[in-house]
Amino acid sequence: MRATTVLVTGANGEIGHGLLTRLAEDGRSIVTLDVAPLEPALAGLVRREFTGSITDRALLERILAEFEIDLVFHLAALLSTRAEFTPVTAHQVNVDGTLNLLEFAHHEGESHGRPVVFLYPSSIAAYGLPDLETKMRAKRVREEEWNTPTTMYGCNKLYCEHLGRYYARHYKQLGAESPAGRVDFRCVRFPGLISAVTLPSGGSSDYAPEMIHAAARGEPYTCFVRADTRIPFMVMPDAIDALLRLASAERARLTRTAYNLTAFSPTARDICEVVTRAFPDTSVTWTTDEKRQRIVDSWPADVDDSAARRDWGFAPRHDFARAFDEYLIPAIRQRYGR
Ligand code: AKB
Repeated sequence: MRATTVLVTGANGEIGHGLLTRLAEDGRSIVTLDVAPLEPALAGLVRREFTGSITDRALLERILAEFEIDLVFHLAALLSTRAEFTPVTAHQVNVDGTLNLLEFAHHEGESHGRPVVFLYPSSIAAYGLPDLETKMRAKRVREEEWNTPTTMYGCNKLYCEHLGRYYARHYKQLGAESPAGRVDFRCVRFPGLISAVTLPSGGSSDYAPEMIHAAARGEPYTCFVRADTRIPFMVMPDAIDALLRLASAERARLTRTAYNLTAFSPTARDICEVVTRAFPDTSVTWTTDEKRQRIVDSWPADVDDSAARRDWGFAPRHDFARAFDEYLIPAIRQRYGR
């Protein structure tokens, strides 16, 4: 019998970096798919690396034929700012690509006789609040509230949550097919993510990691949102923990397919202040990019993650103070030698 394998798409991205390391530490056999070749440090962790697109069905079929996949982390996506510039490409990658992967998981489950667990990172972009006043009044937004995204990326994420729910139920509803063909779809709505190791690209929450990394490198930074902008964030180690914890959660305990997650909700000014304390020569100027500001203003200031805490024990280790004191500042200092 072939050893079961984990498939990670978008493995070269920010979440992929941390996830591959953790999966390799756990001794998992890993296959990756990314449009770019894996960085050498990551390539050594995986059993096989495929370079190509999730929109390439022939490539997915090759993976299907060669490996017995029991777990998929589908991380590949075009983020919110980038997707606004190339909405049709974003739809192809974010939606058509996800549909291909769900079909892949369905066939894999059917051929091996048990459902594939499919982890999907959705986003706070799935929300769309109409104006700042509503955002401030909304407080901790629950999963089913304000599901009216304003961006292509947000529409893609919300729709793919529904596609996942469909694949999780469809074959059961038809009654005729084996339950193995159902996809065990599990999804988190990530807030903005901050890593000490990598920088994101093409997102609208990028101002937080960009500001921190620029300060650590001793470079000036022009922040593209107002200082009073507030959205939820968490640090990358907690995001990876959450994905792994949800992947191994007992199916019977899961009461929904999409779960909110958060750890802290600072303003951009709060981030600037804590960064300036750590790196006193920090220089931040504020020049609002109206398009990106509108996107971030449509996202909630805070979300209610009580379902994730209750159902599968989500418990981020880093609040705002610990995120900076125990993770970001020490790790970034080490990274840039300051
Ligand atoms: C983005 O800014 O597009 C992402 C996200 C919040 O999903 N970081």
